[in-house]
Amino acid sequence: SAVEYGLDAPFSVEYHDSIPSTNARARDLAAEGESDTVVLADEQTGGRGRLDRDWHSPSGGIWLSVLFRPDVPMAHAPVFTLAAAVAVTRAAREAGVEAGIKWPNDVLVRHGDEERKLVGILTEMEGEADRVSWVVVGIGVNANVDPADLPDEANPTSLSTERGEPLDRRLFTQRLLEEFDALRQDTGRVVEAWREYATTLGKRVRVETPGGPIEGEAVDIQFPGALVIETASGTEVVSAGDCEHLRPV
Ligand code: BT5
Repeated sequence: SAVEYGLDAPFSVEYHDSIPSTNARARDLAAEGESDTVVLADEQTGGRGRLDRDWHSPSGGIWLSVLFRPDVPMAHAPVFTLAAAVAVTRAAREAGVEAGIKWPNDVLVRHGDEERKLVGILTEMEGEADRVSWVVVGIGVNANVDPADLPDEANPTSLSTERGEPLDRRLFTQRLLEEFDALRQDTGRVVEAWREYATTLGKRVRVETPGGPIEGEAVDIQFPGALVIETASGTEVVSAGDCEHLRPV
């Protein structure tokens, strides 16, 4: 319930027991001129992932969107996806869950050779090339949910499953928003923090892009969020927005 929250956050918080999508609501608030607002829901009935994929959002999760108006060019906005991944990874580790980041927008937990998806992040924005008008960073955390209620093909997990006990969602959300607030104001630190938690670097990967697949060793990421891949024919730099799918090879 809303009472569980009562966050002391650096944002004003709008809570819903159930809503179609917190990102959609945050976009509406952006159109009304709002900023520094978090939309938070216990359940989403029309949650969205990247490329218009479904995001399953049963009751018990932390489904939230942060709306803000950073003074950055459009091309820098992907850094906020990385900032969210770092913030949520830190909050998960403090909650006893050894999460890592798979480029560009997944937070995972490793079990042997397997990686299970704990969090998805969807960043949307509008504005002019030289300055964004607003950014909405949507963060979906499988908190106190049963992975059996989530799509199997995604190999999902949840914080309560990893911990073996439920999580205090208020504390977790508080930590997540504090970290995100600090990083969004200091984006120069984001890439370095991201590298610390990355599961993708040093591995051979295949990335599907609109221009075709790119295969090679993932060697680094660059501000504001592109992956550098050493391929047989040279170095390729893939922007986060061009990644349709990444898998190890
Ligand atoms: C993402 O997309 O991972 C971004 C998800 C963003 C969700 C947040 S929740 C708050 C805000 N409001 C919204 O409406 N959205 C944001 P993508 O990389 O495209 O991954 C989507 C894929 O993950 C789906 O096709 C499923 O296979 C899988 N999936 C769906 N729900 C899942 C879940 N709860 N946990 C793990 N995997 C899931």
